[in-house]
Amino acid sequence: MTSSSSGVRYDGTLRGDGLRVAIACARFNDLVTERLLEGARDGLLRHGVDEASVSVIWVPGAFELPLVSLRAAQSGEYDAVIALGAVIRGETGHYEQVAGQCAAGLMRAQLDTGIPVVFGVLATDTLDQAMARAGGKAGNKGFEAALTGQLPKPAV
Ligand code: INI
Repeated sequence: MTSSSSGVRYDGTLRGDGLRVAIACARFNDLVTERLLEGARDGLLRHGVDEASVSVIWVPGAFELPLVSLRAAQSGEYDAVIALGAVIRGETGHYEQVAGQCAAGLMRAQLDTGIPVVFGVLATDTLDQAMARAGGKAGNKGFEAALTGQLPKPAV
């Protein structure tokens, strides 16, 4: 927190020292999600999170991410949860339901628990687009998810 003549500013930090993090990762499209996981680990360790403080929880697909993320957030064992998945339109007729329910469930998990649940789920039209965002030319969404950082806690 910093104070100035224009008021009080709350900001997050990218310091990961001492943080305990759960990563929930979907197996579906694991060619993509393994890379997201690699990126997320890299992002956490580069910002001071201890490797021993990172737990990885595998689930079948993106649809299962909310429940496991909620359980991890409720456990009291973690300061934050990162959910990683890849929903690819070309591979399913129920893309909207899987991607939409996943996003809604992850939001609910963080609002119900007060523990940040980071949305590291790709939703793309093609596998190529997903690969580009999983360490290819468009960066790595897993790394970005790890850099969401510690959210500010404004005084109430
Ligand atoms: N799960 C994904 O993570 N990505 C997808 O693209 C996908 N498609 O294409 O269907 C997908 N489906 C599985 C779903 O997440 C559940 O695991 C399954 O429906 C069982 O509940």
